[in-house]
Amino acid sequence: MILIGQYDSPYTRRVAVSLGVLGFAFEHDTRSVFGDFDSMRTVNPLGRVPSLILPEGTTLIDSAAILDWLDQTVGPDRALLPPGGSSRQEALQRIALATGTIDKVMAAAYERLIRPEPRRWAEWTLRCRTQAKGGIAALAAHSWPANAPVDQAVITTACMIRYIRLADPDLLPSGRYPSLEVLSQRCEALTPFRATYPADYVVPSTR
Ligand SMILES: N[C@@H](CCC(=O)N[C@@H](CS)C(=O)NCC(=O)O)C(=O)O
Repeated sequence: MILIGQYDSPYTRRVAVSLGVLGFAFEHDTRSVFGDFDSMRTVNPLGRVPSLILPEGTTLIDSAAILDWLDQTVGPDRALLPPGGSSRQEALQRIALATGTIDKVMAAAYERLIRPEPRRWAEWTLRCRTQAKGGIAALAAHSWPANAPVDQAVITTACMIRYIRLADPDLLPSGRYPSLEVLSQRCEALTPFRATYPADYVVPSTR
């Protein structure tokens, strides 16, 4: 299997971590969505990451579809999403908050990093960051027990936290959301998360 996308993408990262947690071996293709746009479009017509090329050659796009394939492949006993009922609904709601927050942080970051300065729209950026703050606060209001299994809600939320710390750290001031800090610290110390860092990277104790 080949996972395409760099790990500064929280969507690629949640797939890489999930592959690791479930014990799948895979190769990593580090093409860039912006630097290798034409080449990327030959893999995914949308020119986005992540994509996963399966052993028999099928290409899956979109992290949710890829994660669904992983869960289907390992079966309900090992799947990272509960198979049904209120626990599935609860997990999907947490994931919706985390991915919705990622989308808003990313939209604000693209506005800042990609759009030429004279064309930037401050009100739009403010709106996106306000929406992101709402998502973060709502996730922080959930309970994240330290002994809870590392399921998809935990993985995606941890990837969201790490992405925000890279893309817009002011949205997560140190000390404001202790439960999310504990969740992040716990996850980032685990091998499947560490595997997405450069070999010489030292995970800070608090960030
Ligand atoms: N819904 C998609 C979102 C993927 C996404 O936003 N990917 C970003 C990188 S994290 C990307 O490819 N951005 C470039 C673009 O959209 O042009 C998924 O879950 O895979």
